[in-house]
Amino acid sequence: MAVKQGCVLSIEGPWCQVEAEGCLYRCGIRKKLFLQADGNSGPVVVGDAVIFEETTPGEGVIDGVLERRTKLSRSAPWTHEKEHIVAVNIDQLLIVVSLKNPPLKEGVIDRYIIVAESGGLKPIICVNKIDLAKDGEVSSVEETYGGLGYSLLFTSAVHGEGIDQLRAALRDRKTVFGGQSGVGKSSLINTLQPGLGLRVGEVRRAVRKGRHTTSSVSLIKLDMGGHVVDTPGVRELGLWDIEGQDVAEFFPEIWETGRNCKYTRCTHSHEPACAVKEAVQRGTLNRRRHESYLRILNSVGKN
Ligand SMILES: Nc1nc2c(ncn2[C@@H]2O[C@H](COP(=O)(O)OP(=O)(O)OP(=O)(O)O)[C@@H](O)[C@H]2O)c(=O)[nH]1
Ligand SMILES: [Mg+2]
Ligand SMILES: [Zn+2]
Repeated sequence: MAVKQGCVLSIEGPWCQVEAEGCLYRCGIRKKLFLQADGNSGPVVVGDAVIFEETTPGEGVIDGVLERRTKLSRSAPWTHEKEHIVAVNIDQLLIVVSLKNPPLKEGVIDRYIIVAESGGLKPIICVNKIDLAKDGEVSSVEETYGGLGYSLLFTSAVHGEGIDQLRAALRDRKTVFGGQSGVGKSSLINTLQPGLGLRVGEVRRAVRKGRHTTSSVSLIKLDMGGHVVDTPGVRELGLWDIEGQDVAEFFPEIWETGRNCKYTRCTHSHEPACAVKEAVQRGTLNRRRHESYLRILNSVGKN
């Protein structure tokens, strides 16, 4: 029987949908892989590159999983004691925010940047609903995050602004859409590729209240080349496997300024002669970003 290599697009119960050479296969998973898997997630996750044997036309059995290039993880909802792998081998995380309805929470951007970079993904900040924004509001995000070197996009899923730039950023890459509920993730994907018919608006309220936390995700193939993953907004994004001492690495300006602190392992929170706190006081370092850093530091526990 033919042995093929493919990419897992979605998983439903015991079945994986695998794409190989432009065709789709329904595959089971060889039992030995379950025995080898660690307890946290199944042996196969969305985005995995797998070797499978085509047993009958269009169907097969996954026999092996190739090494994962990147990993998008967060702590499992509710318990926070386990790792929840959202997807693997993803190139970039599109951090979708809106300025209004819901209002902008910059701290969410800071958290998602950590989730992306710690897993090996490139973060891209997408400010959506610009049709609802006043000029000054857009430029504050641009100043903060553009100034730090992050990629930024400004879009309106309703009016179409920025959609060409978004397409260019996603073409031939695998991208996860992340961000709070209601910011327009599903709307943007529908605008990118009309006909997908992802649910927007009302439906997701149920998720927001936590009645059902859909954790299943799938890679959606774009006609122009590339794949996207829509995720439901989560109320709280728990960081996985991040220690207090690591947090500053994901705040480039704090990392840079922190080289001048008195203590080499300064946490930039309570220490005397802390160059970061001094810079905040002088107004050369963004106070909001430092507060966000401190909040995240506290939430992961200091080390
Ligand atoms: N004015 C305006 N409204 C938008 C825009 N994008 C989305 N919306 C509206 O915002 C609401 C929420 O959009 P969704 O696409 O469902 O948001 P989501 O991020 O997928 O939300 P969850 O699936 O709950 O995480 C819908 O009523 C959309 O019509 C935009 O660019 N401008
Ligand atoms: Mg949605
Ligand atoms: Zn310091």
